[in-house]
Amino acid sequence: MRASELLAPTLRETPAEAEIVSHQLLLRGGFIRKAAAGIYTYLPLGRRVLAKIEQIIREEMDRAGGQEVVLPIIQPAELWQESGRWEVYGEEMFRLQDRHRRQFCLGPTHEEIITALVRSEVTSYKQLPLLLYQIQNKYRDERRPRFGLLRGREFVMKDLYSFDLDQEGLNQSYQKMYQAYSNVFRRCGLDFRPVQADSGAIGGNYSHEFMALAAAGEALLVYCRECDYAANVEIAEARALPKAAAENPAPLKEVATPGQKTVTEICTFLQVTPDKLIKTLFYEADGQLIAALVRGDRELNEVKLQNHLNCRHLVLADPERVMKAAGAPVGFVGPVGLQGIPLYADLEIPYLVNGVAGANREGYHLVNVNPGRDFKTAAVVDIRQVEAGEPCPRCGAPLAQARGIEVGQVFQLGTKYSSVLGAKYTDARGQEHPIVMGCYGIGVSRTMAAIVEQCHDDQGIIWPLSVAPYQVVIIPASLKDDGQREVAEGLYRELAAAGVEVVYDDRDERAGLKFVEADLIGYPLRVTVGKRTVTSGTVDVKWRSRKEETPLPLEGLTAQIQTLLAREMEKYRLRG
Ligand code: 9G3
Repeated sequence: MRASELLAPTLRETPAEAEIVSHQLLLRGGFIRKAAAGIYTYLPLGRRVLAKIEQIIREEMDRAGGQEVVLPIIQPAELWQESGRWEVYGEEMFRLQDRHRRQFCLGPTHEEIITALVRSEVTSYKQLPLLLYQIQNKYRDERRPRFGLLRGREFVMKDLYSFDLDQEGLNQSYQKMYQAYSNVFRRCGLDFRPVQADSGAIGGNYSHEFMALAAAGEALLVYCRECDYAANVEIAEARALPKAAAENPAPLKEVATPGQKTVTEICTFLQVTPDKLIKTLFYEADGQLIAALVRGDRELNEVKLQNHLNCRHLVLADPERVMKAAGAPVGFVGPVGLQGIPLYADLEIPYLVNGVAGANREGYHLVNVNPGRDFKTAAVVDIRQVEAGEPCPRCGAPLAQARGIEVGQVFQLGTKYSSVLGAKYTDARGQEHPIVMGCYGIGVSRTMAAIVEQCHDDQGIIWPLSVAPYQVVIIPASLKDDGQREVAEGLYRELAAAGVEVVYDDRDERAGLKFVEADLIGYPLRVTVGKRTVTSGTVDVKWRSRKEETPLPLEGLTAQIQTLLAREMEKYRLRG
């Protein structure tokens, strides 16, 4: 490809709206352009990276026995009404009508579509197991699309659906996908962790997320350096239980704490440590008021609470509702004396002796609060956020915490969709059974951004060779020098003819600008043709990912470059 023909409009300045590195560099490098909030155009360089990632995914899905299909983006509302999800997703679902006023949505996911396909085409046990997948745009009307490709409203997803006879079959499909995902992310050069995850609203009972470690990641995970335990903090079990306090329960006492509302204020004012405080948080669970109790030094984990309550909507109660229910403003509410409000206490609460809590009276708190004696709970359950340093639930070593970008997720769906949509098979004895399903997603465009988050420096992107838009860039130091120009042209033709993906920067620009742009775009291998090429017949070769630059003789250069590329690709090969 000649740079003089390539549409790769690089930017010197960082666009204001881009907050994270991958968004900045993909814009500045001329990979993407915003068409609307959360909706992007992929320019030629961006499309080439996307295509490479898709190809790696395709190879690994096919290796695992997947069959690629193309499913419709426009989906009839009837299917979503049949599955009962048409009403579940509100504004996040892009809805539209056809000319006859029939309702459709733009596919945010394809469980309904694929299950309807299978229910009409699969009837016998002989046709199972079946793995069907597609790589296609998805549409979700995010309230706040941000971070470029990380949270878009139109994005590329690979979604595979497995169809099995029974749970055992699903377990096998799940394991195949788990391995296939590890292969994909390894071949893409990503530093990733599979973590135990919350199966959340889509139901099913088991799921993992594949997290690309990155500070810009929205997900928080804990992982163990000693064993392979890793979990999204949303569901990471809190195992550390306090030793029971030594002191004896003292009589309950109300103390004036005027204006002391926050944990810090109350603890300073009463001279107690936050672990003695009972934080009382009011929530509306499907509209019903409940209170959650965690220690003052802990964070409530809303996903754990919602999973325990098994409610569809869980939201903090607004202050007026708290005032009405507890007779005091937030900051002065507590569990003692609350009428008709079920209390859900974290596992650590019962260990508290002589704790502090709001008195349900403005300007007052209670001291010497003893759970069990002074208040009853509806349940004692793990609802707190696990923190770094806590013991690994598996081996006891201290957990590390990291932020991650969720680039893949695998779910065991069971018969959630097949039963309600009637996808079943007849076994050898003529018995009918619902098909057992799993679903498996990879955020393809999100993976592209995650790779940039992990692979960049101050000069720009450092593409892993396996997903780079081009493998080699040839930069002539001076096009005015006939010798240099002829060598550069010749080398470009030879490399291209040999099948190397090469850009020849033939633009009438200063060499300095070409070097800066090549580093920004992140071509893996740079070949500089300069004075020494003409005088001593060598070119300078430099990997974008390393410091040193090496002179190589023109003699046999194409073969030498192909060897260098092949050796670099070894990094992204699968082990074993
Ligand atoms: C919707 C809307 C948004 C959604 C969903 C449905 C997320 C929805 C969960 C999944 C589960 C898996 C197959 C590939 C891997 C993920 N956001 N989910 O079901 F209508 Cl608007 O998509 N689906």
